[in-house]
Amino acid sequence: MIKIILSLLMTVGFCSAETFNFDFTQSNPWAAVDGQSAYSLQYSPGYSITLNALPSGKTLDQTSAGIGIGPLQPDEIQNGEFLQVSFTPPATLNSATVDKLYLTWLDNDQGAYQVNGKGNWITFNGNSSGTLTLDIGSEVESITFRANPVGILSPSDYALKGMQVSVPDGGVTLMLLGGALVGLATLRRKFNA
Ligand SMILES: [Ca+2]
Ligand SMILES: [Ca+2]
Repeated sequence: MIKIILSLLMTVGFCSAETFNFDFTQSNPWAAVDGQSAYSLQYSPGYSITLNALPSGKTLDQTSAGIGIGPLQPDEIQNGEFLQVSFTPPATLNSATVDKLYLTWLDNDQGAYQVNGKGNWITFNGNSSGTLTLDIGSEVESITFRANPVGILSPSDYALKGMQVSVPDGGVTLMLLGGALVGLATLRRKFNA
């Protein structure tokens, strides 16, 4: 019985997660990336996110649409520009949202992302609203965004609008472990009585 209670509590504890929504359209705190090649922010004790503009010589730029890569057309990511987002330690990336990724008579924007710096680039296509949420749903060390060289009248370009990540909730885990220990002590008292 005690084992069952404890294992149940442990499972709940280790499964619980804290979720963070990064809204790159907000100047606070993201305007601080402007003109930097890399920018790190601690979003929870022991957890940080780092934005990198690649290759060398490129810079980060924040606008009301999100984060793009400069110095050329800094509000968006174009072909030859890469925006890499890293998580230390790795975090569960639930989703990433892009903006200004259009499919119109003028635009045929196409982007792609690669997880953990290896494997296939996964492409995604524009739509009439320009906004698209990509479901990732895996633990990532890094995710890199690029714009594919398609679109004749207007080459692909877009901004990274936001991200949602989850990390294990240390506070809840500790609370539940504490609760389990109190429960064990209570049960032991009952059995010994
Ligand atoms: Ca650009
Ligand atoms: Ca675009």
